[in-house]
Amino acid sequence: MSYFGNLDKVKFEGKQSTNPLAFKFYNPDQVVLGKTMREHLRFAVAYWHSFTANGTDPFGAGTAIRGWDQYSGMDLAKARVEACFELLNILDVDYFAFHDRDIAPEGSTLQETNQNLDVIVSLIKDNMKATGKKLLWNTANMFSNPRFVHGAATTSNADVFAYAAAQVKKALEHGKELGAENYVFWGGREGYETLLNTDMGLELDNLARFLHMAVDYAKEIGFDAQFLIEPKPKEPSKHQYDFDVATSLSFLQKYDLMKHFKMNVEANHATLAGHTFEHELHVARINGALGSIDANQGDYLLGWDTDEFPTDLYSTTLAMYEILQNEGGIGRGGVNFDAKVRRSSFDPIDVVYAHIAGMDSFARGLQVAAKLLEDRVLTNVIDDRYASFKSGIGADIVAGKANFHSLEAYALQNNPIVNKSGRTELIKNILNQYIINV
Ligand code: XLS
Ligand code: NI
Ligand code: NI
Repeated sequence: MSYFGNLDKVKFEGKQSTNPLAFKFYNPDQVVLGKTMREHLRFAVAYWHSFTANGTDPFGAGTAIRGWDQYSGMDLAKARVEACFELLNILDVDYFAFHDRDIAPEGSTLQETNQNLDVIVSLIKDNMKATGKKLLWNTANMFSNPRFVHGAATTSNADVFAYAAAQVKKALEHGKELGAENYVFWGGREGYETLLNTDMGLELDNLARFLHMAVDYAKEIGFDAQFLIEPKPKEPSKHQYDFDVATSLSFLQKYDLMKHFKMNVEANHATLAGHTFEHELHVARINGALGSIDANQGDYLLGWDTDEFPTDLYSTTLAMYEILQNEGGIGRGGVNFDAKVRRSSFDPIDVVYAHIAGMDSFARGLQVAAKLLEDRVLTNVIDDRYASFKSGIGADIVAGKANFHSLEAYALQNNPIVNKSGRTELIKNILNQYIINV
């Protein structure tokens, strides 16, 4: 059974190609700065958007036409696994990612739910063995079921905290079973609605307790995935505790968790927090915490997580510029398309076109970012801009040799102060030239 119309594997044809089912920029074997594109980008398909969701929005039912719609229950879950591996093969994508509840239906008890999961995990494992595809990360969905109405690790109900722990315990076991390279914690409902009924101090302490228990359990079972926090400022909670990268880092530092976690930075979450994607990647990178990315984009006219496939070359270029400067690049992480086709793109082939668009956009971003680095375009700008810290009083400041006495003495005789232009518009025009010409 084919869910995507027996398509051939999508191949690289180059930027002149008019074949909608070919890559224009993504050439998996092309070497850029010493690594192939495949190694740099480590693309992943997000199970929930491409196989579980159906185009439902708050105003209407699903629109997606999918070959697996004819099934229900465990048959549906099995059909989705088949569809997933078919798409990975068509796109020549090596990785996928899922929430526990994406892959198998909940039963009426936790035992039954876990049994359903075990069956599907073993089916996934067989498919991974047969195809060589890999799990970038898994995670636990602790936001859809009504039991999480007050949160999971930050709930006001200790029984729910225990349930969430049991759920993550199982997810860690499945991660190990499938050789997941990362494990993600996105705080779905880990936030609050109103301070009038919230003990924020207790909720944050409990979240830290929960994460420490997860670290301990992973160690106990020998699951050595990189743990990732995925910040998001709001939605579904009005205020989410992992607001942005900086907030999440200070939380990890306060609770002595820094050494166990990195960040999974999502583009649309960055913009919801009032930051650019590259800002969030940069903050993670300079703190040694850039782990992986959820590749998508928001809509500047809308205030929610629209999870569009990434096609904005400025954003993909500047994102890849950060990733290339990260030690080891994306490392064990990857470029996970946490993105969905628009509700009006309801055909199965739209899912293929969407991934091709996202992969080409990141491949192009990689090429441009590599050239910017090679030519030291922004590196030179920044070196020059901060040159005053390389010698004289600036070098003393950086070396820790200055104090308020020496600085006052310097300032009293240094008249007038001369500033240099930041040249923002000139730099942006050079960036445009690179995006167009590389
Ligand atoms: C939701 C998040 C979610 C995480 C995984 O906005 O992006 O999909 O990536 O739980
Ligand atoms: Ni995400
Ligand atoms: Ni998101």
